[in-house]
Amino acid sequence: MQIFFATSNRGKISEAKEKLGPTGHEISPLIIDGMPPKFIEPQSEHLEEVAFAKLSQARQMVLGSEMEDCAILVEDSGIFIESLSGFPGVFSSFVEDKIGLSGILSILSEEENRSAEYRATCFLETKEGIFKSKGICSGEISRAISGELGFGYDPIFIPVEGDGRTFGQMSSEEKSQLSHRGMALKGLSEMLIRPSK
Ligand code: ITT
Repeated sequence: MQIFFATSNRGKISEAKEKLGPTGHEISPLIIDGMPPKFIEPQSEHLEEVAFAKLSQARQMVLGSEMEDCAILVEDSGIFIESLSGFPGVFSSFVEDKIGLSGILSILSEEENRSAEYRATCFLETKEGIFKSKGICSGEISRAISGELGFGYDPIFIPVEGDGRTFGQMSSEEKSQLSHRGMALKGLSEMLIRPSK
């Protein structure tokens, strides 16, 4: 199936291509008038509400175009830091832009509790209906920025199920075996095989 991923984040697109490509689904970025979509995100602390708002907006954007009847994928994700009561969470993208990874490390410089988790919620709308899938990846925030791979918070996130390296030090194949997005996309691909479950 051809799936249009409505996102402005190239890192998400390459991870989705890698994860869903081998299952026979073709992922393409949703481009409208030469641009990726820019979403108006609702004031909500819940990834699911934000992701659903993205789906509604993406559907509006493709009305009247040749993509109108195509499958659309959206995703909302973020990093939730335990000692900051889950912040930045749904605001992860904004916080990354404003203070960067070094800003996060300085906020946590005296903090012993480094626990954090990445979470992702995906919605995929096809002719069969709307499929939802979630993924969580537990880990901790490193003491220093390490690695140049991945995107966003990857150079300061060490997954619990890894070998002590940050996601920024892992190939995208390695990351996708452990990551929140990998888990959510795997869930979607399984639902596509058995849509009634
Ligand atoms: P779209 O809304 O257009 O999809 P976005 O990057 O703004 O793109 P979100 O609103 O879902 O997406 O924000 C997700 C942010 O959370 C992302 O920009 C990173 O800062 C962080 N993040 C989520 N998943 C991540 C991952 O796998 N690796 C690193 N950072 C991640």
